[in-house]
Amino acid sequence: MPAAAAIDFDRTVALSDEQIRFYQKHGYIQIHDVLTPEEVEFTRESIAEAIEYLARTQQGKHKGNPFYSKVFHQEVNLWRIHEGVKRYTLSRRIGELARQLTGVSKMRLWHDHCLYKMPGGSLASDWHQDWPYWPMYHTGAMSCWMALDDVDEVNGCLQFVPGSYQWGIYPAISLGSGKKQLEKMLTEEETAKFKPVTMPMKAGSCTFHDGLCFHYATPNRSEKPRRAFATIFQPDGTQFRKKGHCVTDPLNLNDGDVLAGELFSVVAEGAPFETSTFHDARARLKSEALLNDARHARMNRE
Ligand SMILES: O=C(O)CCC(=O)C(=O)O
Repeated sequence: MPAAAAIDFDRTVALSDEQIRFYQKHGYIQIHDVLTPEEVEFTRESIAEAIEYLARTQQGKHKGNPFYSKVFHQEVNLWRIHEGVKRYTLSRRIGELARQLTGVSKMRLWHDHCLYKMPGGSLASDWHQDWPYWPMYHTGAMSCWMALDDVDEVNGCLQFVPGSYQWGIYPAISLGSGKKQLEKMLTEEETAKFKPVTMPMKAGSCTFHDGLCFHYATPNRSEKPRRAFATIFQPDGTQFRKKGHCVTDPLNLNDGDVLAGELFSVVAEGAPFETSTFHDARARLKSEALLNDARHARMNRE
């Protein structure tokens, strides 16, 4: 592993106004060469040690769900158990990119997770939005998906539907159900505007996507693991929407509490931008409830 002292994740990377406008219009962006090869190696090896620790102490997630593990090997909040992962997850480099793209003055961590798509019977990460899984009343939370291997359509790179983050809040689909729930849920009109773009990239490059942007990854048809690490951020002020989630379940939060404190550490602070993707979604949730009942029924029909 490269010497820890040689790694400086706090060095920031400049973003242009055009990149910020692109993200806020389309709900995703790809940024190349955010990590150096040494930083990729440091992050990969730190994660490997964290995963090995979880396996050794039998704390790994999804042990009982073989179907889900065909989508990916996922472990949440590795920064809590490994100093090297913590340096990456709380880094100013990634946090400041997230803050600027979102347009807010203060960005906090929501959680990190490794998303390792293993070879051998791998399944696609079906089309979904992330936000419906998250216990939040506000939009703006978003993921940085860092490639730790070169990725393409053979081993499972991401795809996004530009602009889809402005289409509405859809029901959460069950990842790994293999039932193509989203395809069943969409109307003909929605299907016609569903035009994905594919994001092949080198290790050390990444994408950012808003929690409401539809995304997907092909199965890993290569012979090696496809290693990616996602850090998810939420604008300061995001309020808790009471529902089950592995990060908040142990916390005993009340509906409407602000997601703050050390678990949701501040990763970047600065001047706010003219526009941001941070909005209270309570009114949208209410007005879309009936629509979503209908979508849900379509999604679950055989
Ligand atoms: O890594 C994948 O295959 C899917 C990733 C994903 O759904 C996400 O980062 O939100």
